[in-house]
Amino acid sequence: MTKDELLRQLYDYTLVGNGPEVLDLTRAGLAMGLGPEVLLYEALIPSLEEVGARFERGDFFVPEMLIAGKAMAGALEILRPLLAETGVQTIGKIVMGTVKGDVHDIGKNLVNIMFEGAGFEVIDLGVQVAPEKFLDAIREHQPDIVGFSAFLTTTMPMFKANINALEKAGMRDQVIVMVGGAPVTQEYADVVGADGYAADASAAVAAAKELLQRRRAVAHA
Ligand code: B1M
Repeated sequence: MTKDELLRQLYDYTLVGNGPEVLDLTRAGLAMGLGPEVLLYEALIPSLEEVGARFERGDFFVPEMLIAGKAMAGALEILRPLLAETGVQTIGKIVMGTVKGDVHDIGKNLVNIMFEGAGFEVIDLGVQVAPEKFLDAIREHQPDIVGFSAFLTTTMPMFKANINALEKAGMRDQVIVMVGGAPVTQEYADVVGADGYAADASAAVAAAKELLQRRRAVAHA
């Protein structure tokens, strides 16, 4: 099988949610010398985008979306140690979670992996995280950054609710607030008063590093 054929098959099997084949092809791709990023960005992520497009058209329903998501999550577990391979020292701490009302976590988990790979300590609160839980975690772990993920237009308003809760608790200035997720835009992030936004996992790491550097420079001025 050529590399292109493998990527095509990985895309196709993810689309139909064939978990065992996706695991085999992910392992085979790595053995063939394909990098984890290639498998992710040239097969797995485009496939889930197509799942979403089919769902919107009414060709796929929730069960199809669920099995495709599970197949992708299995592949991500194989890729995780490779993506997070790092020898660097801890450069910052981030508390991450998907907001209340939202169960999507594949994108958040990918962001976490990239953060770990860049040397961040990640405290993952999981999905459906209520504002109080974010506050408790910030009190306990004293992170540099708190990251909110939302994947539905109906759960994006939780960003504002979380930021309001931080303000009410007198903790807004303690942490850098980053937001992201499929429907989120820079404009939306600005409107809710977040400090940073990124469209994907790599951009999230770059934005976090920059925000952290700026904050530390101000603190030492
Ligand atoms: Co859902 N779903 N889903 N779903 N699902 C979407 C998000 C949708 C866009 C599909 C569509 O219609 N095209 C749509 C939302 C529409 C909208 O609101 N605009 C949708 C819907 C409607 C729903 C339900 C309401 C369906 C229903 O029940 N009728 C329901 C909601 C349940 C709930 O949360 N309350 C639902 C359920 C599900 C499943 C459970 C079946 C499953 C989730 C499985 C899981 O996550 N464990 C699922 C899936 C798989 C999807 C799609 C197909 C794929 C999502 C995904 O994993 N993408 C999705 C379609 C799509 O996104 N095109 C869809 C791959 C992932 C790597 O990308 O998530 O964008 P993404 O993450 C990126 C960036 O967003 C960014 O970096 C990540 C990595 O590069 N990022 C950050 C994420 N967090 C960040 C944080 C940051 C910075 C960047 O800083 C802190």
